[in-house]
Amino acid sequence: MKTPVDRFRFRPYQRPAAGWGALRSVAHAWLDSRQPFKNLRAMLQTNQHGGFDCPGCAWGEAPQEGRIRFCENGAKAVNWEASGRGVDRAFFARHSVDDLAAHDDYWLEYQGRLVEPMFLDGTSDHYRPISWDEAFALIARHLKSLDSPDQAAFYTSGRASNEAAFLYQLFARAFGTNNLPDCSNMCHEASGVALKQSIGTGKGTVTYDDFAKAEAIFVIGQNPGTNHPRMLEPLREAVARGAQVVVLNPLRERGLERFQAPQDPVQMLTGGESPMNTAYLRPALGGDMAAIRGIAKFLLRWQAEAEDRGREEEGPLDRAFIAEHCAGFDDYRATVDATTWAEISAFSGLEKDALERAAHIFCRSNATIICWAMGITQHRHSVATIQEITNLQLMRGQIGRPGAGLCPVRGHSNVQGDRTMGINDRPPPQLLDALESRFGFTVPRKPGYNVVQAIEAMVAGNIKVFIGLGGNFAQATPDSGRTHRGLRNCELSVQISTKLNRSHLVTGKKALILPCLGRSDVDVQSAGPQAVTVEDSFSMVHASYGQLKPLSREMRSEPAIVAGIAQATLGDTPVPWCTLTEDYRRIRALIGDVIPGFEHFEEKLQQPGGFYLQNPAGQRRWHTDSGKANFVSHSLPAPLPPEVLEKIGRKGARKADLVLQTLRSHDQYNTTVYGLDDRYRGVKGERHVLFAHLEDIRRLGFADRDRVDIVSLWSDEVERRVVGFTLIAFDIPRGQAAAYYPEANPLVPLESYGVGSFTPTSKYIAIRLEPSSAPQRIV
Ligand SMILES: Nc1nc2c(c(=O)[nH]1)N[C@H]1C(S)=C(S)[C@@H](COP(=O)(O)OP(=O)(O)OC[C@H]3O[C@@H](n4cnc5c(=O)[nH]c(N)nc54)[C@H](O)[C@@H]3O)O[C@H]1N2
Ligand SMILES: Nc1nc2c(c(=O)[nH]1)N[C@H]1C(S)=C(S)[C@@H](COP(=O)(O)OP(=O)(O)OC[C@H]3O[C@@H](n4cnc5c(=O)[nH]c(N)nc54)[C@H](O)[C@@H]3O)O[C@H]1N2
Ligand SMILES: [Mo]
Repeated sequence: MKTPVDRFRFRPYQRPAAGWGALRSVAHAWLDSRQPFKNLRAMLQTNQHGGFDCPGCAWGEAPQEGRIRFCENGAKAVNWEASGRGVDRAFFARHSVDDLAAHDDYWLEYQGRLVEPMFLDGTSDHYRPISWDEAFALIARHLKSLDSPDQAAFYTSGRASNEAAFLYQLFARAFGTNNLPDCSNMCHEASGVALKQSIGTGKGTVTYDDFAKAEAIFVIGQNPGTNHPRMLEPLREAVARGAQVVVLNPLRERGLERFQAPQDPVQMLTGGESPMNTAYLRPALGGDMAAIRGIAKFLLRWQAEAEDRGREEEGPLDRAFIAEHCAGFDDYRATVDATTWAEISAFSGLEKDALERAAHIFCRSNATIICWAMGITQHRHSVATIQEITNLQLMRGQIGRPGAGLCPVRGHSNVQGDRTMGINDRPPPQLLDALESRFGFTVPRKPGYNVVQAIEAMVAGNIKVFIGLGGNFAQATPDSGRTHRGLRNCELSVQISTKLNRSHLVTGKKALILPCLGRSDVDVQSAGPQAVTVEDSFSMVHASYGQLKPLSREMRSEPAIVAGIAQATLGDTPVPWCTLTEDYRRIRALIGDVIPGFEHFEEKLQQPGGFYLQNPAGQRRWHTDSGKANFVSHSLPAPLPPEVLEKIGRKGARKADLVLQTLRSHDQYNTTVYGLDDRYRGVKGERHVLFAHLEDIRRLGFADRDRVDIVSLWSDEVERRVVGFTLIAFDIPRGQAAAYYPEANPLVPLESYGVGSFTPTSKYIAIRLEPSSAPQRIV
């Protein structure tokens, strides 16, 4: 038996990202799958034409073929899914729910694939087997006994295929509700909300090819070395051909500093490495909007100087583009003028000359891409920040031309496709109209619950049935204490899952586990092996064919499970559900009837690499209220709501010690924990760590490696606390701290969400530290 202190090691990692470290890690994941020979084939089929789409992230692939098109973390995702271990009835007979709940997330998923439907009947503490038909009938009974369809919530995680997602939303709406919360609510929701208002489409405007044409790429609030490793190659190429790569990130993320390409034998054998950026700015948490505002201020100043010289055309602004395509520029210019440098420095945490350098780079580039991810979206003012990014691009006409545009880098491999298919708690009227006219039923028009509202409704007892199409609702959501209470209030919770997780243990009074096929599994229906389709971050839609024989015959595909539930609940209305899933081409025909861009779906899928869903903004067509691309003006907002600032600022009140962001380690996929190491940050064997600056640690009366409890501050009286975290003195800006998600999720108050997006503010939590109350854990 070792104590955590024995397991835990911290030593800054000296090597470049990827390289041999990545190869070793792939080999470990592969051998640990218990079926290495089978999985080698699977790995080689990852992202290939005729193969399957990597179940990892939503980054796209170059159109041309390559032998190896997976990264270290894609290999982990595939091997984790394609595990030879199974969780069966004997396992559940051995372990009660309480017993399982005592294990950590790593252990739970490590037990292997769920292989048969299981039922927790509310009288026993053990799951027991149940037949598929009985499970479907039970769900139907519960759904039909509700007072209102709005007492059910249908959650989706972004791995679900287009086919599964389309059927699922059709079912929810035919049942009578828009309660379709999804993981996107916690992820890129703000990008969709902001971009829709600014440029009329909620998706990114660039394609994969644009990266090779860009003269500058800004990477803001994103850690691609871990979360989108296939992005490192285009970034490396960009730097190598003399383009600028500007990073905004408070942490020095190794993948954005140095990279050793595993597919470059010379670099691998000579220990070579490539630089990954040409400028690295380390802002305050939530400070990016002010940083962009600072860059915008330089642009306006240089433009004014050029105009004073009578040489308007030498200024950085694209006057013709603004005149022809944009609305709201004068207001925006006034807003920028009214923002002082003192405000910009205070909010951004950056020096004026660092912003001036970034502004110079921005102005010299005639083709600029701006990428962003969770460091931008998980803030209170994320919508405003993304609109500020858009404003900046509009000033130089950097949307709708080669090598330029906006690039929200999506998370889950099909999260973008799920939205396209109608997984949306606030569905656009066009979608509802199309469903209504195609299927001939009255669709619900009332907006549904998003994730935060669904939790509030559960806590209030207003949701009785919760169904999760994938994901881990109990663990991925904020304010775990309250969320868990909410889940327990439900009469029935149903999880359609590949692997055991916390959401199977924090349940409604009754609970079902419905084991499904994953992306790598062959999916055979009566018409033969089936393909499903997905959409990547660049709006490319392509087919995915599972490759591996499923571990058990009792698993069903996601479309088949959704159809089974729908058939039991609604019979053959409005569609013969179970007939549709005999051959997924039938589902795709319906998608083609309803969703714009999917006409002739089947034919278009035959193209290698799939087909591109047009992006109107990318072609300078603006589907906004004004018919133009809108400059949207916001004054710089405070990162916390006034009532919280007031409470923290009150006399005698304990002030915040630090501001916390929650992030991903290199060894996890969201709540799926592959291992306890975070290679690039130098952490081994422990996830309950808190990164902070040594001087902050000392200022607060602690020493490096002390164990602390973390308490978050909010305007209510709820105590939110996590215990037993080891402090690590780290290269992080003063005043900031970082801890891993989901361990830190109990600290995120449910009411702390983005204005207009409802996204929990997982990257900005005011905290204070206390000496640890936790006994030394024995592991
Ligand atoms: N291997 C792996 N791949 C994944 C995932 C995974 O868990 N594992 N998750 C998938 C999903 S669903 C998603 S959404 C994406 C997530 O991809 P990322 O957004 O890269 O994920 P995070 O770990 O949350 O990293 C956030 C980054 O933003 C920085 N940051 C935090 N706050 C701020 C801020 O205020 N300003 C700036 N400029 N930077 C900030 C952090 O230092 C960190 O580098 O990855 C997807 N891909
Ligand atoms: N504090 C904090 N909280 C966060 C975040 C953060 O940065 N900080 N990030 C947020 C983000 S960006 C996201 S996207 C959410 C993620 O939230 P979710 O998408 O709900 O969570 P995951 O951890 O991705 O879900 C993992 C589970 O999905 C199931 N699964 C895996 N593959 C499949 C499949 O193919 N089909 C089905 N049906 N099930 C499958 C497995 O059972 C696995 O246990 O979390 C959010 N929560
Ligand atoms: Mo995400």
